[in-house]
Amino acid sequence: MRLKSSLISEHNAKLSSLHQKKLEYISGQLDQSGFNPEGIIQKISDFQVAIPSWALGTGGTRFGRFPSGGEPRNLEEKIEDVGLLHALNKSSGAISLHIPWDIPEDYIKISNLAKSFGLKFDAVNSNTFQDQSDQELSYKFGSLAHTDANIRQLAIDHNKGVIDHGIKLGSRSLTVWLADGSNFPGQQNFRKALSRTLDSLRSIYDHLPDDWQMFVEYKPFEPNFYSTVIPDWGTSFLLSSKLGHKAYCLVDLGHHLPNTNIEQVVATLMGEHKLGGFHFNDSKFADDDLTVGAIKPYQLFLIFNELVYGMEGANKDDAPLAWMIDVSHNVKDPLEDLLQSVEAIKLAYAQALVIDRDKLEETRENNDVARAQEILQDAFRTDLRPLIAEARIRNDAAQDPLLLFRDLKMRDQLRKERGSGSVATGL
Ligand code: PSV
Ligand code: MN
Repeated sequence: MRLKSSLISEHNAKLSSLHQKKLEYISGQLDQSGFNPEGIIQKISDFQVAIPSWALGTGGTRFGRFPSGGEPRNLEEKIEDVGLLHALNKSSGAISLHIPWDIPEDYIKISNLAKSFGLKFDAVNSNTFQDQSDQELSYKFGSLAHTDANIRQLAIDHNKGVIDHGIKLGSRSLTVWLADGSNFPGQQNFRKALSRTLDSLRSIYDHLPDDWQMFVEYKPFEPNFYSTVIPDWGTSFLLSSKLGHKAYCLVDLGHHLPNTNIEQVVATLMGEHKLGGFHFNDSKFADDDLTVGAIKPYQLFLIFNELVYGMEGANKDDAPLAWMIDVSHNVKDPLEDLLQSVEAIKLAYAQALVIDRDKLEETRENNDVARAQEILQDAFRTDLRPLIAEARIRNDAAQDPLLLFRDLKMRDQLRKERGSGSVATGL
């Protein structure tokens, strides 16, 4: 399904007059406070967040899954869904594939299809947390950290294969997330498991093309609950540092224990020039995979505060960060949820762009705690949605993507095309 541009223009025309009023108001307010609204619109307009192929279907828990139909049945339809998102918001210009779920039959055809929607291929992801039906050896007790060298080799070869798929599609990075760990005290020798992981990662790293990056993702629990081999940013940093300049840490917001100060983690990793990218989501407990910004929008803003401080300062010349959403949708339409997530990320980014940084630094130097809080919250409470809408309008995207998705009854159309029982691969 492709969205006709005339439908977008009609939608935008209908909403234009109220939008103009709101835009004029906020632009004037920003001008007067010394910010450049045009510059912010441009930055938001350039900002792209990748969509993972596994988030296009209904998510579930171990208790059940309640798909509502019209989900993509194959890689082509997953690309089509991301194409639809991108047409609606012009900020979702990349798809992140997960192997073996998304192995293309015809690479040229798949590349051309993606191109026709204006999409690029973001990081490719390996899967050594599940056994495939034709797999003789099992990942039950681990993959890159396994005690058995043959199983480690299987996982290494899989990751190398993932890189090869990515090369054929023009991808530039591999994300490694390991489920390896232990469920019970005594089950695993921590030191041996970590050193085997490093050796395995080194073999994979050696297979990376020069212009590729490897992202090492950490997670403190699940599916193993007593220990994981890469539980935290420190371990990810240790491994990436030992691997070399192509390896970076990947921060998945849900992969922290409750109340972790993630913005401080981001600051430290940026300070070391070892932050590679993000998996955005929100959570009440840990890896809940909820819509970005649904629970803790202020935390998201504080993270962007650190990001902007780095990106516009000491990290200016670093490789661009990889932005991706990693959410699961148990009760919402996956496409609607993704539209909301992208919006929340752009809003947090924009809010971080209107922090009075000189004043903030001054208050910090003078230990003016109350004023520092005021400066941050002033930016957080500024309604910048008209600037984000304006960026979309200028890119021929929809002023209100979610409203248009609903007005056009897109999910019904997808259900008609794909059937009400279609279920996508994913988590
Ligand atoms: C694991 O919880 C995870 O968040 C990892 O980020 C993977 O990238 C993703 O899910 C899918 O495998
Ligand atoms: Mn993730």
